[in-house]
Amino acid sequence: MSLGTLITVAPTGAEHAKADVPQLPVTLEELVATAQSCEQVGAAMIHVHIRGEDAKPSLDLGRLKATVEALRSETNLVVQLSSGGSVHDPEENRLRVLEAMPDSASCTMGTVNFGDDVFMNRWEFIVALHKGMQERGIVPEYEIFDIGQLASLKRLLDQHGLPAGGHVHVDFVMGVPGGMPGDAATLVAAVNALPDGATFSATGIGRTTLPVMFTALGAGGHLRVGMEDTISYSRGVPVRDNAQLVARAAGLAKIAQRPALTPDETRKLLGVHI
Ligand code: KMH
Ligand code: ZN
Repeated sequence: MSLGTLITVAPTGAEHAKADVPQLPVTLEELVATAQSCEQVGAAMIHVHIRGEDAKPSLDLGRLKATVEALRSETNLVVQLSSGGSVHDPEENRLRVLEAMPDSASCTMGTVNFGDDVFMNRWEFIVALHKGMQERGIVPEYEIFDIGQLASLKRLLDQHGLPAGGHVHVDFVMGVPGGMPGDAATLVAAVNALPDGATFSATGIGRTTLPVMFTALGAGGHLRVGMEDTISYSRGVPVRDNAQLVARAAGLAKIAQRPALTPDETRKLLGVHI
């Protein structure tokens, strides 16, 4: 396990509306500026959901390609595109995300209730994503919303082999209504069920942000933060911007004597080609 801490920023997501959260980055200019400010304070990877002209979630391939290109030229961050999209996106559009050729893409390991919605991830679709990434040399991050999904990950690796880069990295997304709770006991149980040799990061939605962050640091894991997951800095206090969340995570990682990894150290950890 690496000594340093990989900090991923997930700045936008597909759930919050710009009208409700004006500081949410939704245009390419806002996203690039966010990425730069987050890199400056310790982020090494960015988990990207893009928006359309109307600020609504989009999986438009042209926009995705332009986003990957802009983030590559304006930052040194590892660029991860979401293949999860929004709960309303069809599988074919989610699979097409890989054609934008990011460094990394998310791959959610099972269907989960998602608030009042259902985040659908059929087995065949998961296999198609995993293979699509193997073929293109894109490094997956396996998103785990519930502990049983780790059994599916082991089945996937047994049946279809290691991912591009040869290393297995998991992100625990905790505290989604319908998924696993965001608390210390659940995170420790999930870590104990990881495939051998896998690394993990963790993020807690909303008020589970801090308990998950502290536990992940203590358990040797990495951190994901950002306005995709929380729009409150503390009770009743809105997040000012994504860099504020990254700076807090980097500060805690430093106190834990596991300072933030650079993007290049992260490429080495995850097996992303330089
Ligand atoms: N927006 C969620 C329905 C991912 O990015 O891969 C799915 C999600 C996971 O955010
Ligand atoms: Zn996401």
